Amino acid sequence: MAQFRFVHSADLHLGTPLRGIGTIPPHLAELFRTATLLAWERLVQFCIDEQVDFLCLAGDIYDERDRNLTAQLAFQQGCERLHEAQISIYLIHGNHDPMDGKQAHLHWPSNLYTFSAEQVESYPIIRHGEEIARIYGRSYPTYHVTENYSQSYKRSSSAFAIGLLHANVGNSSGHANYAPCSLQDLQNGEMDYWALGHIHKPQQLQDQLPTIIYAGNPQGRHWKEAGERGCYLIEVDGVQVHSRFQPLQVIRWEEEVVELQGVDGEQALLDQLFHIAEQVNERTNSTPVLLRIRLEGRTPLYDGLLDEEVRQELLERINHQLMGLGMKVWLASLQSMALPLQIPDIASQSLAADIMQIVQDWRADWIEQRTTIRSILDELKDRRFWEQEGLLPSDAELQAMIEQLEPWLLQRLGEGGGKR
Ligand SMILES: [Mn+2]
Repeated sequence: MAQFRFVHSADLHLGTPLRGIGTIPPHLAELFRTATLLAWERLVQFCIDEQVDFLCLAGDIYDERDRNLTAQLAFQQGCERLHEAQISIYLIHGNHDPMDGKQAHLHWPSNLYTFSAEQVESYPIIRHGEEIARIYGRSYPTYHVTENYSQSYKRSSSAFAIGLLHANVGNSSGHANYAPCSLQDLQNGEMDYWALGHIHKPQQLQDQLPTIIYAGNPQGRHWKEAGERGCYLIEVDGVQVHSRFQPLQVIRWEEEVVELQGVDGEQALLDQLFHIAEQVNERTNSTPVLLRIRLEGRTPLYDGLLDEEVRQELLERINHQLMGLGMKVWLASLQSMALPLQIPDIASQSLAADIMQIVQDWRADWIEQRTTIRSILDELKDRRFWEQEGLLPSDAELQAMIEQLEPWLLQRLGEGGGKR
C-alpha cells in the first residue's frame, strides 16, 4: 500500500480587507492589511518544507466573487513556487469565489488543477505508474448552492479517495447553509477522506475512516474567528490516516472576558486589564494579537465605562505599557457589558415606570421579540455579507443586549433625565 502526504487547507479568502478595529500602530497596520496574503505564503512554504506530494484547497480561495487582482497575483506566485517544488494543487471554488465571478487573464502553471462546476470530476495521483490516490471535487457555479453535493461523490477507482467539498455539514448555525449535508451523508459516502471547506474554525469531525476535517481558514479575519488558524498535514499509509494541525496565522484575534466583581477602582481595573493582556501574550507565544476585552459584572465603575473617551484612555494606557515591554498584544477594543452596583429606585416616576414596563415585557416575551428583531435584521442592506461573515448576533448575544437595557435605562433615568 502506498504512503503519501498532503496538506489540506481551505478558505484562504485572499484579499479580505481586515476591518472592524480603530487605530492600530504602523507595525501592525501593514501586517493587518496583508494578513491573508502572508498566511498563504506561509502555507506554500510549509508545503515545500514538508515536501508533501500535493496540496488540496477546499474552496473560497478568494474573498470576492469578482476576484481582486492583488489576490490573484499572490495566488499565482504561490502556485509557481509550488510548481518549482513539484507539488500539485487541487482546488475547488466555493460560495465566495464561484465560477461565475470575474477573473483576470493570467497564465497558470501546469501543476494547478481546478475542478469544474458541472459535475464531480476526479484526478488521479500517479507515482511510478501506479495510482496511489484519486481526488474528487466540484466547484460552485454561483454563490448560492442549495443542492447536497456530497451525494454525487462516487469513487471510480480503488485508490485512496479524497473528496474536496465546500459545504455546511450538520446545518452549522452562523454559516450560510450552502451545499448542505449531514455528517451521516459523509460517513456513508464513498470517500476515504473528506477535505472540507466553508466553516472557518478548524475541526476534525471524525478521525477513523472516512476521516472528515474542516481545515478552517489559515488567517482569522475578525474576532468571531479568534484563536489558532492554519491547515492540516495529512499522512496516509495504506488505509491509516494521521493528521496534524499546523498554525499559519500571521496575526491572531483573541477575546477575553473580565469579571469586575471586586474591581473597585480605576487602578485595580488597569492592573487587571494589563494582567489579562500579559497572559494572552504568554499563551500566544508572542504572535501579534488583536485583543478585545469584554467587561462584565457589577461595579462602581459602571458609569465611567459607558463613556467612550474613558474606555479609549484605558486602552491607550495599557497599549503604551505593552509596547514599552515589547509585547505583541494590542488591546484594540474594550467593551462594557458591566452593570451598576445598584439600580436607582425610581419606580414611582411614571415615565420611568412606563419605560421599565416595556423593557420587562420584552424580557418576559423574549421569544416573540426575538422574532421581531430577526425580521428587522433580515432587512439589513448588507445582510448577505453579515451572514456570510457570521457577524449577525446569536440568540444568546441578543438576549445579553436586552439584559443590558434595563440597568442602562434606569441609570440614565435616575440621573434626573436630560444629563445625557
Ligand atoms: Mn469561507
